[in-house]
Amino acid sequence: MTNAVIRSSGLWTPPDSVSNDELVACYNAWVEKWNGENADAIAAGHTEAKSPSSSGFIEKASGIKARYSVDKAGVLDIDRMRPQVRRREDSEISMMAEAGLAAAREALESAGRDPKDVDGVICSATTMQRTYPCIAIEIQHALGIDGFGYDMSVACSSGTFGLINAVNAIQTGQAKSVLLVTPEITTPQLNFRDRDSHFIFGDVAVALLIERDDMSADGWSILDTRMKTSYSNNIRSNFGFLNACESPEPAFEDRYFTQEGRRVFKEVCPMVAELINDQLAANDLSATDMKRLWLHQANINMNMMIARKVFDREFTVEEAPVILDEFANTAGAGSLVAFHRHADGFAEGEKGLLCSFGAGYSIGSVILEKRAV
Ligand code: CO8
Repeated sequence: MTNAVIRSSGLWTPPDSVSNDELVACYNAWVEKWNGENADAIAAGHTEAKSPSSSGFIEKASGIKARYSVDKAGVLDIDRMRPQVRRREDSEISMMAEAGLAAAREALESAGRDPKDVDGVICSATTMQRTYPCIAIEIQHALGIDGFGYDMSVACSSGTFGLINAVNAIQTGQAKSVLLVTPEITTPQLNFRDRDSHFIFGDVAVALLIERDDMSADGWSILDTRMKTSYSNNIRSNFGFLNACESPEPAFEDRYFTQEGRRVFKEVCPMVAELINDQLAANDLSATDMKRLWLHQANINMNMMIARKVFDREFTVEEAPVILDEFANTAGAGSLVAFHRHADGFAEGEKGLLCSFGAGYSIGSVILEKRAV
């Protein structure tokens, strides 16, 4: 069977980063204003006063120090508290395609490849900014690729499931080279007036070039792939095409991301550790064969718990790198961004594991082996 390799990766970030302190200052100014406006109702016991947020809590509970956003000014405007994005003409490139294209171009350049070498584009992300035409086809068009493109979505596992789809396309002979693009424009999906979640997400786009293994000697061999899903409402967004027609009409906030963070933490960690350990055993490998785990980036404490269960010992940050401090949670892009930023220091034959987990629930896990250096 033809095997697939990850040949290269690319990254795009918006120019603006928002620190915890900036975010918390805005949130707390809004809380003060809201509590003042609702002082009578609060005093009469009709509603509860809102509590302030804190940078210390955010960093300790999640590992997040900052996040990129497509519009910092809108996020930090207490009368708006959501990004403002210019509505583009249909003739202009869309925001998601533009972000994905920048990451895809970096991946191509890093491999020394031309778009004509590529057969297909998979755009896999938590949410698409429109239903059709596919964002992937727009990126394919912008690059001038003669082939196919399609969109797919598995929330936090969009990146790994997209990678596995690209591997399948190569193994079945459908394509010899596929660009996986995961543009996660998350901040417009976040309720910046919700204390429990206003700090969680950031915007990014990441791309991988996946090729047939006989096209070059370098990159990363894909030794094994696993996908697992199990239905849960603990992470949810009701945003969708029925919103405008629903009766009774849903509250505006119903379209935002919501979660039961504690329950997610408790339920997902053991599922992930068990899947990774089973996958390693099924491949006659153990954690000692893994030089690095590129884990989904939702919460530093979650990653530490999973890495400890997998390694069965204390481990170093080089063995399970964290990008939450700079990027926050970037949904389906997180594990791929961790890979992009921390793929250095591998000798030929050394192995690592890429694993996403989250909404769905969903888990995608891929064992990689470094080829020629
Ligand atoms: N500031 C200060 N205090 C706060 C704040 C805040 N901002 N928020 C909550 N608190 C308080 C609470 O009120 C509570 O106080 P008390 O003890 O007095 O009741 C206390 O802090 C503890 O609250 P929690 O129990 O909620 O805090 P946790 O320690 O559980 O931390 C986390 C909250 C960080 C959310 C944590 O539960 C977590 O990260 N869980 C895992 C979540 C996870 O992995 N989710 C998957 C993410 S989904 C995903 O990755 C992709 C989905 C698609 C996304 C689409 C784009 C938007």
